[in-house]
Amino acid sequence: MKINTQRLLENIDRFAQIGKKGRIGVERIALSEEDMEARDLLKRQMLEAGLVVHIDQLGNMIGIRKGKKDLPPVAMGSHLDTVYAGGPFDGALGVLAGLEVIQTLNDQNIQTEHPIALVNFTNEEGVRFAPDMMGSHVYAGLAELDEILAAKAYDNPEETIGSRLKAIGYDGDAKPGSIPFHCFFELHIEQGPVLEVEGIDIGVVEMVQGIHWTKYSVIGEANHAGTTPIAYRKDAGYAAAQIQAFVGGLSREANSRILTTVGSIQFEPNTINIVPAKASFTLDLRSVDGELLLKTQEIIDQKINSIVQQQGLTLEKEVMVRFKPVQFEAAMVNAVESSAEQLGLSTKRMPSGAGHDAQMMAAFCPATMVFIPSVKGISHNVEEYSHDQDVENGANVLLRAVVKRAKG
Ligand code: HGY
Ligand code: MN
Ligand code: MN
Repeated sequence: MKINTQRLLENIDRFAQIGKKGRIGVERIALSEEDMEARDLLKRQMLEAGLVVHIDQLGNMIGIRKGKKDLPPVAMGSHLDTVYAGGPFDGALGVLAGLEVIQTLNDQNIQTEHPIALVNFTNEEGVRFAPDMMGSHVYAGLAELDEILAAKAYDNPEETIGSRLKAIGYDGDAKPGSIPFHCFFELHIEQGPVLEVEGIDIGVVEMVQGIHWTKYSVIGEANHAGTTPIAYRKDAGYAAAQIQAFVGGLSREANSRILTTVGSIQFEPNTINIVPAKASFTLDLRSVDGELLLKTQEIIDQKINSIVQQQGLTLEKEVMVRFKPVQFEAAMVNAVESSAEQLGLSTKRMPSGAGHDAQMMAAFCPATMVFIPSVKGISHNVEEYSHDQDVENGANVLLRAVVKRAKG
């Protein structure tokens, strides 16, 4: 049994038109009008495929295909939201390949013992509202719904998750997590170079690295760039530069096992001839080693405090995300590996560098992921691309693994 590749590729392209950015990019920020349009299209397609559609209070979409028995569904899915200037595969591949699996089962009139669930999680990317993996985080019971509904947009404190869910009509009734899952599979692009460089068809994901997101604001004093001697300055910009150099140096040490990224920085008043009064920046810190992640966070915070004190500045710190590394259950990992091997595909066991909904779902039920190669390892970029053959391979592995677990 194989998926209908043409139908899947056409559907990926159809969704890529929603929030299209330039030649092949996609920008569908969580809970935006574009996200609403994609959700509406998915809901129509779920209903056309005969699924019973549930929308929960956080806007997670769960479509259920009946099984022979009233058992917890075997679930698969990912997210339809993207980063700014993102690509057409990150998230959408997992949701649309899941839909294709269901359409294939319908075509072949196959009934599985377990029901099968298709899931679109809210706000996986976290680029406008923290935390990322938000929908799966709450679904797995790892955060309080009310707290998350009150989360404010970074760029507009007037907008909250709750207000945006209402605005796009996805403030559903179901309680997040009220539908139990037998297990959860997520098909995703690797978003890195390993599979392509090594010529491997399928990544068998064993674990996901831990993620810390923190926002820091260093506060100094605006002053004249021409008349203020260096010794009299409280230069928030210079302190931020020293901090960036320090954290960047940590991940560039030989054999470093941590990744540091200062992805955003804003100066105030951000003017050519004024010593910056304030520098606000985010730090994304990751490692496969949970202990090292905590230790490195401590070292960085100590260094930031000493830089700030030395220059007579002050500091504001906002902890946005603290996700531990997650190991996937061996039986699930083996199911992916054997499914790929039965299809004659080459495999490689590997960690995931990116955070994913499956990372959260592992706290709720046995979970794992299937990776396909990313061309040039590029993602979170309009040039994100995966070859048709790899999309087909990934979807066929997902089909086989899901049917195996659902006892089709
Ligand atoms: O940040 C991540 O790793 C994911 O893309 N949200
Ligand atoms: Mn993703
Ligand atoms: Mn992403």
